[in-house]
Amino acid sequence: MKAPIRVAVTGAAGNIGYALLWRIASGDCFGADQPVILQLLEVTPALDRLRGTILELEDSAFPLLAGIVGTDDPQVAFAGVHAAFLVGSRPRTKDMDRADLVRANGPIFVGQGAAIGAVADPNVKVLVVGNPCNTNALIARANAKNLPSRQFTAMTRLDQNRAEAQLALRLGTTVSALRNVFVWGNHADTMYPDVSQATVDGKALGPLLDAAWLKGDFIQTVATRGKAIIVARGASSAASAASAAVDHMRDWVRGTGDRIVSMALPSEGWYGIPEGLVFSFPCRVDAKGAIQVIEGLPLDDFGRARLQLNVDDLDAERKAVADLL
Ligand code: NAX
Repeated sequence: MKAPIRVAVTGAAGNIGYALLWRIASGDCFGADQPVILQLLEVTPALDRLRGTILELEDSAFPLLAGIVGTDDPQVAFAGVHAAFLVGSRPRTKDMDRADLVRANGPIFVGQGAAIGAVADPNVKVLVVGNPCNTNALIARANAKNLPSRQFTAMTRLDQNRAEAQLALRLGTTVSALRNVFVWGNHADTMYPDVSQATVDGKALGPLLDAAWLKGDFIQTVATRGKAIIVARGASSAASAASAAVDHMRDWVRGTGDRIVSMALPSEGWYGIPEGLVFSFPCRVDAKGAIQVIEGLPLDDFGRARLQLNVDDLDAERKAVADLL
């Protein structure tokens, strides 16, 4: 058996946490031979709820679960961690617009970024799920400048998974037949699901589908899926978000081979995206866990315009949190 790795999850007593912790503890994320120590962070008023979650984790008797820490102190939660899922943040309420949400949640990621920079393993892999996740990742990264920027990512995998599901339904197949669907930009309704590299059973997917549907209903359905779930369920997506977080981290830790996946990370100028903006790109991950953005893929005028919408929003968010960077 391998030595245990330490994994931090923030917002661990919340809805996504309740689905995510079980997937991590069962081995779905880091592998069936990789024990984990869970280091769970919550705000002080939620510590009782967190204790309940921990009792249930204990009762699940996972063979790979080598220890559990529950705390309201980021210095304890991030100590020595190899992977960190930053899920905890306050959800958007009816009276808030996106700018309010950035201002409300941004400060959380100042303290957490600094704690990660100070006490986490130097090779820690950070995945930000809490919204607005791209800009929260930007803030966390800015407060941990001792670590390489490619160790900070935000989650657009749920958008990718939603896109794959819609494509599979349209084609009358299953997602297992699909490869290389990915998403550009921000985790927001401006994101752009790109099928230019996608295949179904090894054949190019684009020509099999109506271009008007791809540019219209397809993008619209993926972009508004979060709202559709809130309307239908009375609560925001939780299990599917946890599943996407597992997909993202599993691919980062174990590699993608030649598959293309979506990961949002601080731009190094790829595709003309301003440096530092946390933007979702087509990526591969090598066997050592290094992320490579795939450069030189074609973008038509429609795609370029979609990317610019995302740049405009992320730029505005970056300006709104300039004092936190
Ligand atoms: P919940 O409100 O159920 O849980 C959030 C938890 O975070 C709560 O238990 C709260 O006490 C805790 N928390 C708040 N501030 C904290 C802090 N400073 N440190 C530690 N914990 C803190 O929300 P949930 O449904 O779990 O969603 C969590 C976040 O994920 C939200 O911001 C949500 O918008 C975001 N999402 C992101 C998605 C993505 O694709 N990137 C999709 C799903 C989800 O909407």
